[in-house]
Amino acid sequence: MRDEQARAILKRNDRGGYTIPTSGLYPYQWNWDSAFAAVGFAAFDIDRAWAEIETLFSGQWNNGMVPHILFHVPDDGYFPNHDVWQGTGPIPSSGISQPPVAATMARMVLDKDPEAGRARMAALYPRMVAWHRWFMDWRLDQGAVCVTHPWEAGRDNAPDWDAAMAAITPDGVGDYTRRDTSHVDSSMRPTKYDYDRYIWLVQRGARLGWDEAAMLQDTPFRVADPTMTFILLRATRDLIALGQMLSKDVGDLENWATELEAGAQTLWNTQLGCYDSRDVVGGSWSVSISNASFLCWYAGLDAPDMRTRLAEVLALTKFGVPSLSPDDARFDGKRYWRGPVWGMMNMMIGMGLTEMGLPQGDALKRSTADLIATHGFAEYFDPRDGSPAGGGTFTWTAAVWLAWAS
Ligand code: 9YW
Repeated sequence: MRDEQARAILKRNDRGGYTIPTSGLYPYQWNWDSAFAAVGFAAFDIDRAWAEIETLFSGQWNNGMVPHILFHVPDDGYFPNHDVWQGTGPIPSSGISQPPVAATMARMVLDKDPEAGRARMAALYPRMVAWHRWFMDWRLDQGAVCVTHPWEAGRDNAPDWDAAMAAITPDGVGDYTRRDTSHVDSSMRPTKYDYDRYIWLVQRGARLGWDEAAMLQDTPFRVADPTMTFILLRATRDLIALGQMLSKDVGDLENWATELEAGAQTLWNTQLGCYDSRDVVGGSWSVSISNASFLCWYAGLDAPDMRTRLAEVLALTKFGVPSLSPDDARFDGKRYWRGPVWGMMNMMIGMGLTEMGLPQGDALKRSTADLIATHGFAEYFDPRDGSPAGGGTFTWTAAVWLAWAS
């Protein structure tokens, strides 16, 4: 029954060539959501899976950046819309990116039917390389990948950004009406304090015409982040494999992988014994054991201490890896990226563990299957009792079910 429901959710959220995360709350095409949607579609419609990724890359900017949101059809139910973002690409868009899972998901789609996908992959390949090059040109700090906005990491209100956010005084941000809290209970969403700073950063980027060099000057917000670093490293390894399959020169990609591997080690917080976020401007660690920390195996990096951290965190929850360890004083089981469990994070962590030959990968798959089978296709879940939170009938939760958990 869940299989059928998952397929129905993808079809219901399909807007023709792209999928929205859920109607109401998120009425546009989101970057990493779409890549996950593609592996969901690949379970029953390969052609539609490729179309999802192709539509995402049709919004790529001249500088290689692939935006975090493509505003295909205007919708007043969302804020901030394109009039606030003023993205400068071929399709109305935001001005920042999101974790580059696309190459990894495209490789999974290709594996389903290599013959059918080869030409489509070949057309996407240079675009993916250009996007990765953009990250390497504009987002590195000592080889680790930085975010320039909390939304860029896809983990909007994680404690990872607290110090950098506190350094912003959101002067002149003006009045605005949030739309998210009319769709979802405000206790499950970021606070007004956070939103003022999100919008202030968007206004700054728009004012600077999203010129990366100009934005780097005196930036208050630049955080080296495990989500981005591990995901870009993993996706670069997948692009290398895809490039070799297509007989391309993968020399640049190999250099990037080496640089990112070294960068990942600059995220090791010795005192915490865990991968962590570094505020590049302020210089402090976030001191968070988050689900992004545990993406190390997905990136092909093992660390004995991380196995211990994982065992400690899993002992405190039943449904997989929470976005923040429950024994952290900042933990909030329902508030978005400060506690809840997210299906696609479980999937990436589980894939990594399994690929590394660690048995926890299978256990994580089983607990994610149990979570979705019992509590449905919510956006995210309270890790203490699995209760569904945020939006419902969510695309990436359906995709995780079809591609991995079921
Ligand atoms: C926003 C769509 C997006 C996800 C992000 C998640 C949230 C809100 O929803 O962002 O307005 O961008 O944090 O990871 O892509 O599901």
